[in-house]
Amino acid sequence: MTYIEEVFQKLERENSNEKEFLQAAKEILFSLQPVIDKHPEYQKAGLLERFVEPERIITFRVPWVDDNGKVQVNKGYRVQFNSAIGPYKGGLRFHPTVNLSILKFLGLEQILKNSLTTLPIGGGKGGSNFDPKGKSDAEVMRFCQSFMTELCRHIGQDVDVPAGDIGVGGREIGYLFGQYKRLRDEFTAGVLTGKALTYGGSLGRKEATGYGLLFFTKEMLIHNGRSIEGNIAVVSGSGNVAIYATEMATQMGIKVVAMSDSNGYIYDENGVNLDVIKDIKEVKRGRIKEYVEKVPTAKYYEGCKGIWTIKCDIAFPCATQNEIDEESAEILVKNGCFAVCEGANMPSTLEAIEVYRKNKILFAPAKAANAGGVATSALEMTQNSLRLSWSREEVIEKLHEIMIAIHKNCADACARYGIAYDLVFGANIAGFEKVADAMMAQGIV
Ligand code: NDP
Ligand code: 2IT
Repeated sequence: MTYIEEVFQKLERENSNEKEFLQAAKEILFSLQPVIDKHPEYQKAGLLERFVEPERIITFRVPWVDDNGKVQVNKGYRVQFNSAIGPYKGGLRFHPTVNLSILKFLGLEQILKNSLTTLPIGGGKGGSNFDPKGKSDAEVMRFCQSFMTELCRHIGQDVDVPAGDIGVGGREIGYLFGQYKRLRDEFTAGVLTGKALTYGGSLGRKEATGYGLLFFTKEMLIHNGRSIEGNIAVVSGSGNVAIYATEMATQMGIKVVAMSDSNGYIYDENGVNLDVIKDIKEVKRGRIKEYVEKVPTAKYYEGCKGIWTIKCDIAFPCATQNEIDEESAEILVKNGCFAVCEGANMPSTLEAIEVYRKNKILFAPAKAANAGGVATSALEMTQNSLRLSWSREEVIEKLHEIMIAIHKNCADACARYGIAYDLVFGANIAGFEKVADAMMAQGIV
């Protein structure tokens, strides 16, 4: 049995009920064979066993009172996965499906993603099974205050820096920051990222994941002799990542014809009107089906999976994990789709990725393609430490350079190990090398 097989078997034995975590770990571990072959010393140092085990997991009770005066209790978590190259860094997810398996998969991915950004940030993730949907602002505030009352002992600008993810945007970060400041009696802007501009947020952070996804996609297409302009695209989701991916895609000359939420999807053959989507989603916190009331020529369909049956050149899954399975991947291929670029984390199942490989689909894996969000979070931390703010142009320019560098580092990693251009290998290897090196230098910790 190889070292990697041994490590994965142990992981399966010890975490048999953590399906998503095992899926992410499997993809990563089995990409690393060339690195392990080059560094036999890693086995003696138990490097992979340490790499897949979080440094610390905090779980806690989050009690709060709803608008009817009823006491509610949610589960709160923070997975502090790896601090070899910097303080733990990663988002908070508030969604009813949140559990330890999901947060461990997200945390593990985050380690390599953050390493790829070229910036000094370790990997972490957290969240709660709290569902912000349908809650009043006052309820969301009371929940966030209770969540932070426990979390505040475990985070800090040089310790662990949370941000947003599904269900956590500017509103939630504001409430969390307010409570942190109150409990600590200090204004430390760098303890959270994704803040509003008035209290230490960075211009461009809101747009960063979606814009970065398109900058990365453009690099991948250029590398493969394709042009970005003139393509038809499908974007799943209609949250932060989906909206700004659509915005930059449209600016680059792509026509986005479909978007979705967890209830269904809209198809607009003229190209989606993003102002309408922003009004429904960002301003009114409504449902995507309201789009057809404003744009009667568009169509609404119930269910999420059908969005992948729409004919497109490029698919941008920007909603959630495992949204493209083998069947959907095959339909995309059959309809002539030539590229899949992941804005969400792990939106493609392992079987879907095999379909892409077999059919030579250009595939931009999440940890490389959506790293622009956390990269810009790190730029926000830098501005907070310097006590200044960069212009929007400066931030977007830095983001653009980072996405170009990530693509190049992934492609170069393949070349260095004699592997054909495959960004799954490239991203896992390039991300891992830096973390592994730092872990080796720091001894058995
Ligand atoms: P948002 O909460 O802003 O939006 C999430 C979108 O995905 C909504 O349209 C939501 O629909 C849909 N969605 C959520 N869960 C499901 C589900 N189980 N099935 C179908 N649709 C679902 O989150 P973000 O846009 O921030 O995050 C989207 C993805 O991008 C996630 O995978 C996240 O981890 C990843 N990501 C986010 C980054 C960021 O900076 N925000 C950075 C990098 C990656 P509905 O409104 O119906 O729930
Ligand atoms: O998945 C992700 O990279 C994020 N949700 C962003 C994390 C961050 O710290 O900005």
